Amino acid sequence: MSQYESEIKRRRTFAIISHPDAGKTTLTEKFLLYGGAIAQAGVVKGKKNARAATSDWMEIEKQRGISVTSSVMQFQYEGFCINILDTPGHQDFSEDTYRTLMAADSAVMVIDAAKGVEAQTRKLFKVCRLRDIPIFTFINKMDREARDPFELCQELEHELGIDTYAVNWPIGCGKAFQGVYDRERRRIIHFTSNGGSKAATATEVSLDDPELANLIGQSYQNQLSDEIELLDGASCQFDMDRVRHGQLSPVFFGSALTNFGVEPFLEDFLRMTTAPLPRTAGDELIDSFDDGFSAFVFKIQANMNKAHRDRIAFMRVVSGKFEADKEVYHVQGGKKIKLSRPQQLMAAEREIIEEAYAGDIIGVFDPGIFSIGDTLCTAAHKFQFDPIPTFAPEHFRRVRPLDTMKRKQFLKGMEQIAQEGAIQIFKTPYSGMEEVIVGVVGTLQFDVLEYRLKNEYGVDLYAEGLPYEYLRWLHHEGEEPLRADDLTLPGDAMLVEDYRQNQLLLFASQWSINWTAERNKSVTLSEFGGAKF
Ligand SMILES: Nc1nc2c(ncn2[C@@H]2O[C@H](COP(=O)(O)OP(=O)(O)OP(=O)(O)O)[C@@H](O)[C@H]2O)c(=O)[nH]1
Ligand SMILES: [Mg+2]
Repeated sequence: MSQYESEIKRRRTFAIISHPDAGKTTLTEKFLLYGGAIAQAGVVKGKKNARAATSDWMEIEKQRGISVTSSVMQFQYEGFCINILDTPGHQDFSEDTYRTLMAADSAVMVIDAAKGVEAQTRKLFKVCRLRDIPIFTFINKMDREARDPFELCQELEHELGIDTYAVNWPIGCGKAFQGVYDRERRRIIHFTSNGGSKAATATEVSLDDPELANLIGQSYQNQLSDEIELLDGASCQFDMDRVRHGQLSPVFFGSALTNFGVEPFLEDFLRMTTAPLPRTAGDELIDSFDDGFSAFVFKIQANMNKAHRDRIAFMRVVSGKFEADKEVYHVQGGKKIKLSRPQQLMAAEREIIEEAYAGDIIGVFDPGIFSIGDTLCTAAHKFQFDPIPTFAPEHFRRVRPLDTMKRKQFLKGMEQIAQEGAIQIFKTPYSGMEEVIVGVVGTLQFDVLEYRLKNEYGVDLYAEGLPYEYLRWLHHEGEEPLRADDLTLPGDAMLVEDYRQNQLLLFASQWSINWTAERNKSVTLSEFGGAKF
């Protein structure tokens, strides 16, 4: 195997998804700890002076103890080069989560052991299913009172319609959670805590070791042997092929807080998950081992680092090898460019790199030329990856700066945050940009906008709610943009345009959409900006 091939083969690129608060960021932090990328694990929302979790780097994330944007981290573990994407769980940020899933080859679904399958778990699961990517389940928070593990597995199967296979099994729960039983190797991994910020001490014994009863207690030993019998009799066979196609989810138990079960999960997961998967570009399938470099942009983020105040485009390398000094072709821009200051990321920290391989997520300095979904490839072989869809916002506000002197900063901030895809912005035709209409999928996005405008651009916002709930992209045959007079509109609809001069309509009700469609046969109204899922 060439060095090029072995570099790609050792890459693993995955996203962590779940309902809010199940423990994604905490688990990510512990992976970094076991990978040696950090010496001491931080906490999501800590006491003053406590070290914060690496991936919740944004000020608002640290304050609220929730993730509001996805975060990219690369680390090494036992020969694997791992690109991990920690996503926000809150549904208001689900568009960011969906985009991030496009860059992943598998998903780790974290489940709170006391709560089981929750609303957002179902939604995200559906998105994974659309791409048939492998889904691994980590049942977290076993250090607290948990539901019966059999019941949890059954719930996953019934609610999500996926088969499960328990790779390991918990011994006790709550304060009595002491470790996991590894079914394949028939060994018990028993943990003692060194505090959550340090790796736990693991002791391994085989199932028939006479010392076992002393180690875990007689009653737990009895319970375990009953449960093993039940498991071996009842559960379906392990089938790697079905795992790879997202039909069977391997299930693991543990506690991201105490680190119990984190390393066994990481080891098995890395062994079972795939090397970088291909992506489609129209009729073509672009394979990771193809010679030519290609990548797509799935995320843009401004002001990650206060000292730099720049904008980073995150791209997933789909095929080949990226070399810092070589030119690449930017399809949407229609020209050859050199990617400037390519970097590998550790949340907000960066390190300039000289090369990257298929599977890697890299960040490049963006002077304002990239949009989400853009393709980069070689000039010799041009193609375009399938677009990443834009969601129709459901909440709208009219905003302007409180201080009219801050207009310039206001516009810059609004445009940059909109280009990140964190909000969508519109204006009424033939008007200036004194006022901007902001659309979001969930209202927490407004909070983030307000916070970031103040924090990053020094602008206080004046906002006024608007009664619209629906947005439709407007398409028509003519060359000239439509004027409101060209359309027959109900009283509760408004014609707007986005910053790329696409025309759209805002509606207060589904009824008005139908009414408009009926009376304006020369135009079509569509629900998604890009391709549909
Ligand atoms: N007891 C216990 N608490 C945990 C565990 N894992 C995480 N937590 C706590 O659960 C809360 C949420 O953890 P996060 O890691 O922020 O969860 P998240 O899934 O990243 O949350 P969002 O990104 O906001 O959706 C924090 O207070 C954590 O300390 C665990 O294994 N046991
Ligand atoms: Mg989080």
